[in-house]
Amino acid sequence: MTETTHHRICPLCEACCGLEIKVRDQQVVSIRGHEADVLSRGYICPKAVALKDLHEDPDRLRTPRIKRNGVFVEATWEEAFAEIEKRLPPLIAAHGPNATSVAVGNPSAHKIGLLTYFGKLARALGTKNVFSASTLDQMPKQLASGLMFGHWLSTALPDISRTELLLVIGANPLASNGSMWTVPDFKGKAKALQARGGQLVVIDPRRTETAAMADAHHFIRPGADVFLLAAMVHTLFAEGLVTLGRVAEWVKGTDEVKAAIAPFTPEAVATRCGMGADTIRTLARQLARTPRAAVYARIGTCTQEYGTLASWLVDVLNTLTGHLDMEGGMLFAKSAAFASNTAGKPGVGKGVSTGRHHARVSGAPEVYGELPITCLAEEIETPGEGQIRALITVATNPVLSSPNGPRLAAALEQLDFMVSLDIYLNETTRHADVILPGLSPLEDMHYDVAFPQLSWRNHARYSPPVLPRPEGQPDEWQTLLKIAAIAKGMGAQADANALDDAQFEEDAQRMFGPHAAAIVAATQGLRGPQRTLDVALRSGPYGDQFGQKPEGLNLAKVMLANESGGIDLGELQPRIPEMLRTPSGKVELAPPLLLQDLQRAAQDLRRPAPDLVIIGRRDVRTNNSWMHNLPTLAKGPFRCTALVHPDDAARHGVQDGALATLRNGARSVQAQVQISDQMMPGVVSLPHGWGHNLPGAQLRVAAERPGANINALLDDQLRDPLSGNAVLGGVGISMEAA
Ligand SMILES: Nc1nc2c(c(=O)[nH]1)N[C@H]1C(S)=C(S)[C@@H](COP(=O)(O)OP(=O)(O)OC[C@H]3O[C@@H](n4cnc5c(=O)[nH]c(N)nc54)[C@H](O)[C@@H]3O)O[C@H]1N2
Ligand SMILES: Nc1nc2c(c(=O)[nH]1)N[C@H]1C(S)=C(S)[C@@H](COP(=O)(O)OP(=O)(O)OC[C@H]3O[C@@H](n4cnc5c(=O)[nH]c(N)nc54)[C@H](O)[C@@H]3O)O[C@H]1N2
Ligand code: SF4
Ligand SMILES: [Mo]
Repeated sequence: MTETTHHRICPLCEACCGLEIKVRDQQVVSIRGHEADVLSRGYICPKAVALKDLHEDPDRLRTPRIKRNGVFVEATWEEAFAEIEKRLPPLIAAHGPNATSVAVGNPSAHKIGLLTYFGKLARALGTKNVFSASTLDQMPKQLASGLMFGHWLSTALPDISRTELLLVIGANPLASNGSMWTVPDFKGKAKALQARGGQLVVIDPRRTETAAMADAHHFIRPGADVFLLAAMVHTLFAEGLVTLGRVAEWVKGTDEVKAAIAPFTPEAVATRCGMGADTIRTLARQLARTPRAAVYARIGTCTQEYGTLASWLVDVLNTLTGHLDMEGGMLFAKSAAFASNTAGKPGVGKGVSTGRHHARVSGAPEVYGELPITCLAEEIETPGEGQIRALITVATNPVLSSPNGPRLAAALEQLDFMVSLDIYLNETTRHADVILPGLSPLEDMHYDVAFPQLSWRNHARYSPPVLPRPEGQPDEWQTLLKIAAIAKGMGAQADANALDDAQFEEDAQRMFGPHAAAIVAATQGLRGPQRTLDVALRSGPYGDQFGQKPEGLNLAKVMLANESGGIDLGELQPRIPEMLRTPSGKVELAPPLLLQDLQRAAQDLRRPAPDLVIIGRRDVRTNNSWMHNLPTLAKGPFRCTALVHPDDAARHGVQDGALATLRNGARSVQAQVQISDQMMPGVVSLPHGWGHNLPGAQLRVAAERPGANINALLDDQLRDPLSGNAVLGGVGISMEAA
């Protein structure tokens, strides 16, 4: 058979690299970077090659499973949907919609069918119990961006190809390949910045791969970023360095920030940060005096008690130094489809709010339609009106990825009914009654819904399926619609395509009013996410407006461009005020919710830091909890080690290569020690996503070297109160030889 060449967006991380995949006899023979790709220009990391392993993994599920008498048996799709129909609607009838819940995880961001149809399932269930990995990750950044700029995905991005100074805080893009910032080949771009005389500065409790290539690296005590950032803002005011630049007339709240920041002098925060007051002042001055500069912060600054405050202060710094919405500073992407900051009236909007409802047990507020995923266990365990009795998981493994996983595992066993849409029988899905597998990414079409809103360059790229799908296997969006129909009492026989047509017509009516019929006619022959995408592209900022702008984009044009690497829509450009969606039409520099929380931080200034704390880590050959079963990535040195500074090792009597017991109150794990001067003294680093030794999972490669689960140590009750995000770092532990 002849070899065919295919181009596919890599679905494994936020860099979204363009791949070139060669196929012979329906077998993948090679995976390389696509040189012509407009976003990634041929760059890939070692994970891309593992897509072949993923596709061929004998442990990957291809048919549904139903648990009968405690044992999973293979089932047909009809049997699986019939089982859901037998068990879900009666439960809703008896206990109401809030007895159900849904949890969605990270891989769904890389599958257009899951991302665009998950909400339809949540709405059909009618439950307020919606959870996702966002509250283990970036919710603080989304809330801060939403309050300042008016929408949850309006995130300011470093203009890396033109900046002269990039300050990176709590991110390690050399391992993670970037997050809330789609920037394939960060390393190449950072080197180019250095080659033109610019500087990369990193603030991290570990001398990471990114820190090692930086011009300067400063250790910081985990969880202290809010204090560092506040003191930098303080310095700007104290030294007359504040300048708003081109956005001055659209910025509101500078004086309020100045007043609120008063307690945070560099001297007041220095001990807490583990940094000298002079260093803090110098950083602020350097930022203010460099005409093209950008501050980028990521998960290290989000997964802490003051995550929303830290995320906000990053953009306060960017704004007060005149770098917001400036070339070479921080800019906003202009996405071809799906972006709320290109829809509706330019320059003004509803803004964002939180707390439309609250978690039953903890009282935590709803944020972006979700409750904190760390509330899930207690919502299942605690009896009373609204107790969760059924759970549907979609591409998530919270037993490993969420703090206090063992408690959650026990809670899942108490459920009356659990369904998992997942490709593995793993630590979480082993608790399900029904598992419904999704297609391999190579069998599925794709367009990134979220990441073009976060990309270093504007673009539009579509990937058709590379390989044919197994006969009879539905699309994941069809599976979601089927469960939605069953929940609404329409039965397991409901036709997903007919439902989709009906919902599309309703949506078109709502969005396009008198033009709805024309829109339906214009998208004839399309269905599911393809149809949603065509409408989004055509009505988007570069769209053909259904023929009114014939030179504009539509799905057919983007599809045609696949082979030549997609459609390049150019460098990011200044977008304020047009992109703002705040009710005031301004950049809200001083949202009251945040000023209030800053007082909590001020009261906390003198709290002594614990003696020894734990933080997380990523490795380029891993991806959260689910890629340890792929041989290409699993081989090589053992990666789930606890990095310990030599002084801490001596103090606590632990040896390199030996096991140590790490304790947090009554919880403990054992991990292999790796002594390393990369660590700030007093800080231990252990990666997450490990702990593949739980009974009942079917992950044969991962089980060979299971590793320790850091989340068995962490506390599900520690959250950033504003965003509901879990605290995953800076938690005090003790350590001793095992
Ligand atoms: N301590 C600590 N914990 C952390 C973090 C940390 O830094 N420290 N990071 C957090 C972050 S940022 C995140 S995003 C979360 C991630 O946590 P989750 O969102 O739970 O993601 P994973 O743990 O990777 O689990 C992904 C699940 O999706 C399934 N899956 C993979 N591909 C597909 C597919 O195509 N279709 C379907 N239906 N299922 C699929 C996998 O089998 C697996 O069950 O972890 C968080 N947990
Ligand atoms: N190879 C690989 N790539 C991934 C993933 C993966 O698991 N593996 N996961 C993906 C996901 S879901 C996400 S969300 C992104 C995350 O992408 P990044 O945000 O780049 O994540 P990390 O590589 O964990 O980098 C976080 C850094 O914060 C530091 N840190 C910890 N605590 C603190 C603190 O209190 N303050 C400061 N300043 N720094 C701190 C850590 O030492 C670490 O170097 O990565 C994505 N990409
Ligand atoms: S960096 Fe690696 S995993 Fe991420 S998209 Fe690119 S090739 Fe895929
Ligand atoms: Mo994440």
